[in-house]
This record gives sequence, structure tokens and C-alpha cells, in this order.
Amino acid sequence: MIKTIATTPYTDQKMGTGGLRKKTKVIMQPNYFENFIQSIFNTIGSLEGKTFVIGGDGRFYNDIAIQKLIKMAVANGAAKLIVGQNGFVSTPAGSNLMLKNHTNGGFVLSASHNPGGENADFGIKYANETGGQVPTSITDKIFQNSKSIKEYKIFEAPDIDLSVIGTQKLGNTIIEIIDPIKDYVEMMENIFDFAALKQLFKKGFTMRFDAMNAVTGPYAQRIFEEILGAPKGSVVHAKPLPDFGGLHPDPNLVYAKELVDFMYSDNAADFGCANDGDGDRNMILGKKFFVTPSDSLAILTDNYQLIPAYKNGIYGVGKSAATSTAVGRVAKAHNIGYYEVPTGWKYFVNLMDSNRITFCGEESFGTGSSHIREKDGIWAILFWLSIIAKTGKSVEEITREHWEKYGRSYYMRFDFEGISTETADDLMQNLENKLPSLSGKEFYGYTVKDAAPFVYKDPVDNSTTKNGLIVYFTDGSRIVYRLSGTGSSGATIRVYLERFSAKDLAKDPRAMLEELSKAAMDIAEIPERTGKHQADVVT
Ligand code: VG1
Ligand code: CO
Repeated sequence: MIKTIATTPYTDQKMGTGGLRKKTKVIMQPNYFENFIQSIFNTIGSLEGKTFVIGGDGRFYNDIAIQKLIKMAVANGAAKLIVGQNGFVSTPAGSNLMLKNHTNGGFVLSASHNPGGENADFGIKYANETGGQVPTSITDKIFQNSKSIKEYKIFEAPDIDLSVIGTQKLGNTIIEIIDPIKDYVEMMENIFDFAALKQLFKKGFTMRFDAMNAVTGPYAQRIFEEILGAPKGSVVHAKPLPDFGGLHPDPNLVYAKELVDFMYSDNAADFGCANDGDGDRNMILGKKFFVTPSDSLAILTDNYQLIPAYKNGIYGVGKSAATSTAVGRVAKAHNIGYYEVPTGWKYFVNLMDSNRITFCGEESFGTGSSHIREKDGIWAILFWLSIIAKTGKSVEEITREHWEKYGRSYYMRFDFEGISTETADDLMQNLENKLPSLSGKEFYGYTVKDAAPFVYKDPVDNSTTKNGLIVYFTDGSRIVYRLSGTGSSGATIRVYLERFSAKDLAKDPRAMLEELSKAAMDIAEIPERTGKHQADVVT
């Protein structure tokens, strides 16, 4: 039976860089989740005849939220729901299901790389028929709607059993419970040369995939161990747990420490990699060697011809403004399109849909291609393994040869966390105000060429987005400042440093960027304004 429930609005349901992301306890407030979902349904109009994909990364509260979501979609009149078995669907697998089935979009319940649990974070990613997260014009409307919501609709029924694959009906809605891994594996088999990858493991190649107790464990076990023949146990932390076993499922040098320590030990595997909570991020490591995500994007792009799906050519490549310019040099060499967008994958969607780009990436451990409209952690790993299989070279050799060919962009990101929103906003405003006066000034040997906010005009819908402030120096170095849009409380200031060198290819990035980091602290007055003399997280 359809029930209409009276409710009162919350005022903080604004989506950020990756959907709505909040403390789990905030989402658990009475009607909070329901209000947000109904605001989406109210924004997009009648659900009649519409199909949606539903899943999540298995974190705490997923099981409860998913039942509410299904019953609300039913009450609002959706024709069909495609739901991952036990409620599991990774972000890239979800995007594939949406595209492949010509759906009207879907929901991945995840706060991505944020920790999970009752005292951690929860989130909702909402995508439209592109399989990509909705543009800001829509998220603004949803936010407006949420501020005046008075009621929501829910179908009253016992919980659905999500453990059995098959089709059932709730109200007038068809509910299809599917194996969330099958279609994803098929897609990967159509992109990469699986026979060559099997050969690689047959020859004794070793890898370690750290799933960080999040959603990609079962995907990775199926692909790497069962299909490609990597030794059992190559995938670690493979069981998705509601609190990720206490791990912070953000695959970087800080939070994937166990994997990093292993890959820098004498027992290291040939290849090391990790994914984040919802499977869209990746980290790549060789033996005692780390590949920055910016370099990874450049290297994958330079090697597109090695992959069956791309060997006949790619359209172009996109990167977020904060990502290093390494891939720009590759785009130039291959004479392909090159786009710089604001932070957040949704800005790549129009570029992919209009055949302007095939590959795209962000410095925050995200890489992907137009096979779907989200970044894809396992895709990036299979791409790297394919380069290794085809060239016979190690991760380190591939990367060093790349630097020899193109020069090296030394790159680091500094995060200043737990700052009050007011302090962070003031700091950014003050910096923006003084940008014009920086030109020609010298900081620790670096002279400012010019400085400006980053403003992006989408070539497809002509919308403009302002995100971050960039200081350019005369030697080509850059500092990018921006506020995080994925936190669940307070503010995080991100500072991205980049310095190019054509000749010095084997220096320590910290040493190469020491003076620039001092300049970054001074220019934005970070110590004076935040009391912090050091970043909380450096990646
Ligand atoms: C961060 C990253 C950004 C990424 C976003 C979502 O955003 O910097 O590059 O797209 O997370 O990633 P922010 O605003 O906190 O810097 V995830 O893996 O949701 O899906
Ligand atoms: Co993610």
C-alpha cells in the first residue's frame, strides 16, 4: 500500500563533489534520507515508465537505506528497479548497468573513500540516464526542493529479500535482483586482452590488490584470481565489511599504509594496487615504487594503442585543473584533444557524451574512460597490467621511460583538515582578492607569472563553474588552492603543487617541491589563518 507521510525539511541537503555526503548519524535522523530521495523524485518528475539501478558499497546503514529507497521508488511509480545482489554495486559497475540497460539513472549508496560506520560517514550518489552523476543545475534544484519538502511517499511492505537473484514484483514495480559482478566482468573482457593477462600470471607475475574491506573485493577476486589466474590471496581485505574493518578506504600513501609497507619491503609483489570504498579510485605501485595518479593518467594515455578497445584511436583526454599537466604533454604529442575541468567526475560526462574525450583522470586517484561515466579503479589496474604484459617492463621502468620521453611533473597534494568553515572561506576570499596583486612577486625563488580563479565553460551546455584559485609561476610551476566538497563536517583546504623538470628525473618530490610548498603557505597565509604549520595529509 502506498503511504504518504508528512515531513519537515532539513536545510543541509546540498550535494558536493561526489553526491550527498554526511555523518551517518545525520542521515539516520528521522525522515532525513526519505526527504532527500523524495526531493530527487520531485525534481525529475513522474517516475512512470522509468528504470533505475540501485546498489551501494555495503557500508553501515546501507541495508536499511536501500530498503527505504526501493519502497519509495515503488510508491513513486517507478516501472523497474535493477538491484545488486545483497545491495552491493560498485560505482563503476553501477554506471555500466545504467548505460547498458538504457535506464533513467540510479543510486549508489556510498560515501566513497570516506570511512564507514555508525560514527563515520554515509552518502548517496545519484546519476541520470548518462550513468554519470547529475550536473550542478540539477543538484541545485534538488537542494531547493529539499528545503520546502512537506511529504514523501513510501510503499508499505515487508523488506525485500535481496539475497536471491531473480525477478519479483512490489506494487506495480518490477524488481530485478542481479549479480552485480557479471556485467562488469564482461565489459572488462571486451576492453582488454584477457588472454595476454592470463599469460602474464602463468609466467609467475605476482600482484597484491588491497580492497580495503570495501565493495571491490569480490570483483577483484573474480577477475584477478578466478579468471586471470593470479595466485589465491592476491586480493587482500577482500570481504566488504560495514565499517571497512576500521580501515579508511582511501587508496593513497597514507591510508593504504599496509599495502605501501608491503610494496616497499623485500617481499614485495611485482605489482601493488588498491581501490576505494566504492571502487572508482585506484592506486598503482611497483616494487618500491609509487606512481602518482597524474603520471598514471599520462602513461595510460600514451599507451592507448596497446589496448584492443582503444587501438584504433582515442578522441582526447580530460583532467581536473588540480591534476598535473603531465597528460597535456602526451595529448600534444599524439595530437588529440585536451580539456581541463573543475574537480569532480560529473564535469567529464558532457565531454565523453560528445566524443571530445576518451580518457580522463584526477589527481585524487581517479582514472577512467568513456566505457562508463564514472572513474573506474579496476579498469585502471587492468590497463596497467596490460601495459606490463605487452611491454614486459616493470611499473618503475614504464614510468621512468615515460619521464625520459616527456619530462617529469613533480607533484604533491597537501590537505589541511578540520578547519572551521568560516576560517576556510575567509582564507579563500582573502587569497582571491589579492590574486591580481601577486603578478611579478617573488616567493622563495619562484616569480608569479599570473594568478586567477579557475573558471570552466562547458563546451556542450555552456554552463560556467568556478572552482579553485591557481597561481602560475614563470618556470611553469603551479599552485592550486581549493576547498574540498566531500567532507561531512568542517572544511578541508587542499593545496596542489606542481613543478616541471625536463632533466632532473629522479629527485625526491619533497625536496623538489620544498620551496614551492613554503611559497604556498606564505601566499595563502595558511599558518597565520589556520594555526597549522604543516598539512594533515600529504599525498
Ligand atoms: C574529492 C577529490 C575529487 C573527487 C571527489 C569524489 O573531492 O578531490 O577529485 O572527484 O573527491 O571522489 P573534494 O571536493 O573533496 O576535493 V569519490 O572516489 O567520490 O567518488
Ligand atoms: Co570513490
